[in-house]
Amino acid sequence: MEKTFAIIKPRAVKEGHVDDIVAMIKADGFTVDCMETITITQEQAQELYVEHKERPFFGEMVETMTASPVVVMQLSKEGAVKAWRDLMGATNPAEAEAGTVRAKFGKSIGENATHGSDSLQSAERELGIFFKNCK
Ligand code: 3AN
Repeated sequence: MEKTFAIIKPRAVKEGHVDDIVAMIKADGFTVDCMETITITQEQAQELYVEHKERPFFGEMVETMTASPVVVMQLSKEGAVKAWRDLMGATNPAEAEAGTVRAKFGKSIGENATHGSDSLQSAERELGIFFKNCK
């Protein structure tokens, strides 16, 4: 079964949307293999977003992601990577299709409620940063 990596970002956690987002994930047919509430370290955030290192918002993004707790998850389903991207919706919540997680719970392009791996390769890499013992 394909696996992907998901984060419920700090603002969505603070605003109390974890249960609603997890319910949407389960209703879409995913299995939540592992789920943990953590505070991301600077090192983990920098590694997660390494491909954005040169972008002007990199520092702000690392700050936002490490400021307060997040929920990290390993999700399984057939075609999990694309399925989770589809369920999240567009990066900018203002452009996300109605009914998607980001349309419902995102506030801005930086605080867009959730993260999801963009390829199988990214999923494997990102799961390796956050889960050492998730089967
Ligand atoms: P996605 O998360 O949909 O894969 P990417 O890869 O374009 O989107 O962006 C990675 C992260 O960078 C996103 N989670 C988003 O919050 C953040 N981001 C993208 N563009 C901006 C921006 N212009 N200002 C602040 N943060 C941004």
